[in-house]
Amino acid sequence: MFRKDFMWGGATAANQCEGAWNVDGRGMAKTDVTTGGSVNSHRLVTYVDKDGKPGTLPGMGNGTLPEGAHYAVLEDYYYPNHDGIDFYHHYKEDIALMAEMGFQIFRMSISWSRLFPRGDEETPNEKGVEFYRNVFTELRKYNIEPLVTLSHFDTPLYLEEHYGGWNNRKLIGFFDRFAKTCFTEYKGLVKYWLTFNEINNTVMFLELFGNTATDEMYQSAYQQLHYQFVASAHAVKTGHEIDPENQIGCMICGITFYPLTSDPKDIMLNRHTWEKGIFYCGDVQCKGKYPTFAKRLWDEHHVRLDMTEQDLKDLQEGCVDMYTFSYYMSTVVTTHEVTEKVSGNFSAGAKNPYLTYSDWGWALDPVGLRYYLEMLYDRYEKPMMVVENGLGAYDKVEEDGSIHDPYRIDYLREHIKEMDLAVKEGVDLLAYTMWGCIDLVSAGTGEMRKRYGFIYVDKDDEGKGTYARSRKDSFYWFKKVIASGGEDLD
Ligand code: BGP
Repeated sequence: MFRKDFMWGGATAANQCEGAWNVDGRGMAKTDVTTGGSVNSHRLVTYVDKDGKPGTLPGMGNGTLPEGAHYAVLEDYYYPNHDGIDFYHHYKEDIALMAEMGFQIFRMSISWSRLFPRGDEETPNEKGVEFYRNVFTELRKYNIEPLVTLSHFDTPLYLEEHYGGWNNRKLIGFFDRFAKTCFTEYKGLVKYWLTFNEINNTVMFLELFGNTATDEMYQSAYQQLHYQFVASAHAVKTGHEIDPENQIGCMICGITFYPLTSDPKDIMLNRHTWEKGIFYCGDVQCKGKYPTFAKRLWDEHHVRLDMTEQDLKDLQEGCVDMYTFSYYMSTVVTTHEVTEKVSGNFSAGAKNPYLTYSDWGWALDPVGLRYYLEMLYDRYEKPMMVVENGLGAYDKVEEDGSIHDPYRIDYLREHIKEMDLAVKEGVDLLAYTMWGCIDLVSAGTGEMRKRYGFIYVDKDDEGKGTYARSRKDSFYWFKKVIASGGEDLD
């Protein structure tokens, strides 16, 4: 039985849906120089070298630009995030559709470079400030609570190029200013905030490189994380000072890890995978200090962090109010040779014989969600929110315009059932925001055809389409779920 004031809704991110990438003074983010990709081919980041020659880097964010090169939009490539689904110009229509479904909460993010086009300015771009004020006001009109992510994969490109991004301590100060601007400008309109989206990806993604990730890459990843932890702690403190009503959460990419065998070595590896992938970030953000095992993780890769006494004090004073996370899949780890591997975007490890997989290779595992909720509630005893969960799938538009997506309904039903069991177990769950409630550009592959939405958007992988919105079968189903407070899942 969900709480009476439980909030049902959906989630998006600015870079994947807003579009209007160069409108009203917005500056660029890395996502604006990132091309489309697919399940089998990486997205690319494009640049021009010092002699004016075009070049590309793999889009996983770990490549370094050659000396003297700068990021650039190139003519021969397609950049799906430039137009997204044009939420910038469709937000009223989109929010009306969400209200029709009965949404009580809507997760979105603020594009940092729309407020601070370079990132290091003293004062914000007024047009940007106004856009989000309009969106929040529109949401409030329908009594939809905004849940706002401050940073969702879109650090201003200027900060990446001129300061080295989050490798530079100065970013903390720039983020402080951005966060303070948001809390001040939107006081009274927004009370639920998340600091950094899937903050743990920075280290977890390195695992996808297997043994090829170097100590240097780990050094950089842990250092970036440290600066982000401090920036997040500052945001929590400032947010509370500006409005004590504010509830601020971390945002962890939640994956449930299982050992493949009962070999104690696998059990130990599994524990260590949880520590590195999930607990490391959660512990700092929820408990305000680094866990005991952090030293082992740093030593493994000879990591030496720039970390001051003041940083440690700030971490302690900036613990988040709630544990908020995304959940899509579970993963299997083993020290043994893997005969059957998972292949897909951002999925790795051994295949779990007890599960089925999505077309993008993600393990479908509703029980894993309950496991995760119970485990993490026990660890932190903080209210929780599932702020992303959903199924990326191919949808077919019928002759009459209808879209039958029983696979999506099944996926969501099973996950909601498991959430319910976790709640019965005592987990204090505040909200559920289904990822990509309206179709948007995939973060991993840049595709439109990897669709998550209750609402269909007529746009394809070449950017063609009318951008018209329509309701899928799951739209009507979710409306019923919300109206019944999560009881009617048929
Ligand atoms: C999470 C991100 C989202 C979102 C989602 C689905 O990692 O926070 O931005 O995109 O995953 O992933 P994808 O878009 O690759 O299907």
